[in-house]
Amino acid sequence: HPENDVHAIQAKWQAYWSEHGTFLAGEEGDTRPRKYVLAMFPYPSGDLHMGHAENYLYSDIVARFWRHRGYNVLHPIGWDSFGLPAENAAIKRKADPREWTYANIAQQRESLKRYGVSFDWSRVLHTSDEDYYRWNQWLFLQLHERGLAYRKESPVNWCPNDQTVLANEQVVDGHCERCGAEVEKKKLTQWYFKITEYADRLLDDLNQLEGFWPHKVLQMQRNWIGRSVGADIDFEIEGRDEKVTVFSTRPDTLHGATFMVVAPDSDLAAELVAGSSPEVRMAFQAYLDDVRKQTDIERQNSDRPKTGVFLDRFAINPVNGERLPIWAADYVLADYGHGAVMAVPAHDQRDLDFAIRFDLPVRVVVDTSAPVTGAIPVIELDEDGVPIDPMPSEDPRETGVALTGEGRLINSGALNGLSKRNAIARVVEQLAAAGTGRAAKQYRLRDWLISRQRYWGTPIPMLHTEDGRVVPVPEDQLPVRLPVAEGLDLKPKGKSPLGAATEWVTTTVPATGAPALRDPDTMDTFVDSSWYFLRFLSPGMDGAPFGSADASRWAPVDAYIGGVEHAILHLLYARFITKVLFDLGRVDFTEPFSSLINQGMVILDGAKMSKSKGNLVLFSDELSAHGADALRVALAFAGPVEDDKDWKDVSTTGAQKFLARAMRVAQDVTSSRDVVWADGDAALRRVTHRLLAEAPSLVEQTKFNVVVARLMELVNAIRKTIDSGAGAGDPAVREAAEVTAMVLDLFAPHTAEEMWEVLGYEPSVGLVTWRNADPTLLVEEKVTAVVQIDGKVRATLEVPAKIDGPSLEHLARNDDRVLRALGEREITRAIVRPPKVVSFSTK
Ligand code: ANZ
Repeated sequence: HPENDVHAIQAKWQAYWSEHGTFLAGEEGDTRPRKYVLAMFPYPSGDLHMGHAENYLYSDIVARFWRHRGYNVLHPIGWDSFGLPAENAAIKRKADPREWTYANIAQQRESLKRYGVSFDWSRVLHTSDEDYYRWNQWLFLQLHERGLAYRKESPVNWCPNDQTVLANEQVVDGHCERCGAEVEKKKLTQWYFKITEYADRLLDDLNQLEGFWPHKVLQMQRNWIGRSVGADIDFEIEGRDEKVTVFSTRPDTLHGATFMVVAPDSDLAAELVAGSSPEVRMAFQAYLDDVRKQTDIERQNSDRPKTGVFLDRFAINPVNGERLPIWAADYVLADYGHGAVMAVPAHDQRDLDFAIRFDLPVRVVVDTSAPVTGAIPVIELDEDGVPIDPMPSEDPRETGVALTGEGRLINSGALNGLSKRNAIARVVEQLAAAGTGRAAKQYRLRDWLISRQRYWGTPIPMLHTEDGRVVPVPEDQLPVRLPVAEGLDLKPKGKSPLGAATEWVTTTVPATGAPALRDPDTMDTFVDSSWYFLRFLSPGMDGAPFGSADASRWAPVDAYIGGVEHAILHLLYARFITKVLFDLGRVDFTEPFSSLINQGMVILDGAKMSKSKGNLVLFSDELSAHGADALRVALAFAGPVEDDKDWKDVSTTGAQKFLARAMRVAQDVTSSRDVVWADGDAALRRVTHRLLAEAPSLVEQTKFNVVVARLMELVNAIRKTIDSGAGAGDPAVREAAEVTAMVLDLFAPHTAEEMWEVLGYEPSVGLVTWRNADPTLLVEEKVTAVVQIDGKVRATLEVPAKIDGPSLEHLARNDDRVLRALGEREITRAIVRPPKVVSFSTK
């Protein structure tokens, strides 16, 4: 029987959908409201895995749901096909990254087709296609023109053995993760996108996503941007004309500053130490050599014992003229704030650890034992009218714990008695008036380093002339095509392999004919994925990356679905580029993804699956073994979307049985399409209509597993009715089977189509409009319960037929008649038999 061969059914319906363009998004004239549903596009490194199976299942459920709800749905797919894995695989196999990439795409595409995802296959894009990456180059030029793309020399982690740049994560204890060589810092000139200029907007606009994105993701974005509010304070330096500015979030503690610390690897430290004795310079140099081996992450680890050197220079505190010794220490970072801090050991733990280690003074200026709310405490004055400072209860030098809490200012002249907040405001006023400080903000966010010294990416469309100028390639000369890999050594060398493509690299400036070299670097692939959701809206468009009319018709994305591993960078970059495009007048919205759904991971025995661990479950294998529908139902049923799912608990066998049961009830229906549903069995109709009523909000809350459970219930109820007196001819059986097919389409579209056909309809069930629940069938069935006290009926209650024991008992105990009948008596025993009897015994 072909209906029982899942693979035959799959092939049949997939051919049908493809032939009829069932899931193509509606054209411009389509008047239905629109939904843009997008799953994060895959990276074509080998086979798809179970994480992908989950991702594209969820986006498909949402896409199919909105189609049933009458929407014109866009659900596209493409490939994020530039990047390192292709290049590394190519190096290993001595192959061309291009061949490897497109072979993998073909294979993944085949799997996704077999999975029955309702993609609009007419809009496929690959970021490594020329007609895609030329728009990355266009975007680069737009940013460059507005000063948002710039070059700067900056230190990178460098492995002298592997001759390559390493990411922070690849440096372990100062050594290369791969070969163990000591990692150096090397300065390279690279391209950056000025995302910091958008820091405030990127932060503030997160508020409008609250409730639509997982709160955790919003928090991660906020922390990544890391806005700190405080003040910049200028300190005079003895023997130096220029002042040193520090950023502090606690300018209120300025009177408690007892020394200053500068980042050893900052230009400032080098300048300061240049004015010191040879001994100091030597000690500093030795320390600096040590520090260069640490990563920023290690340097920020607060558990490490503090290290540092005294520079024999002094700063002057602008509020009280005190001389503060200047130290260099690695807990101060060169590229945050101004690379220098005023150290307030009484109120900052890092400063306190340092002060204890090097025996520097500690002065408490906030009494954290004093109340901050209520009346300002009376401050005692000495005979000269000067306030006597009360002694705080704890001494941080003794306890080793800095006083970071709220309190009242002490030892701080005119600030005494003020709360932290008021003191901050006051001191900023004072500093501003004196011209020695001002309110300031700092961000943890850094500009986006986009240059990669690798082959398989978008060439940066810039030219370097002989006289050292950097000139953009004119827009009408795009794309700058990536030359063929043949003949190039792709091994990482810290220099782009493209530099060796002599013919490609040597060119001229189009406007002047002057000789020039192409920029040999390629772009970070996060550039590719920062705007791909817009390219789907205007597939193949030639004169622009996307049409603004298309963008305002479809975007922003209504539901974006993908893994939480993209919670920071990808989403942040996409948000940034969207804002840039808004400023360019290309889009009319400022946030790209109106709602975000993060799925959990598919794990095995509690552990992450990975090729290296050899515990990988392959998507294509599972598809072949169980068929798409069983795999989809099993995954959807395995648990809440955001939870991790252990593959061991994903029951494809259970799913197969359920699908077979669903198919059988459709086959068993004996009534014709013109039955009157109202004549059907009321109990079964109630189950059907409850599902119709509740499934929409369940889907919108992404409680897909609950919808599957309800479907299972419905199929069981149908079977019960068929097997009971009413039989297979009952109109309610037909109605329920039809609804099953329609809702099952979200999860098992091939089986659903098959059922729909068996029930006598034309395809496709995927486009059937959601049926409205009949409200009269949603009223709960009621029964009468009796409440007895010591054997006498004292009350009757109208209760839902499905009430549980505790609820029934609660109702009975609180019923007025029961309370009156009980009087002073105490209940000693309750026998509850829902839904009809409650029997109390009393003393
Ligand atoms: C004095 C002070 C007193 C500070 C106090 C804190 C507490 P966030 O919140 O992370 O922005 N700081 C400034 N620049 C630094 C750098 N380049 N490297 C390391 N630390 C730096 O931190 C801001 C605080 O970190 C600043 O406020 C400064 O110390 C320190 F009771 O100034 B504070």
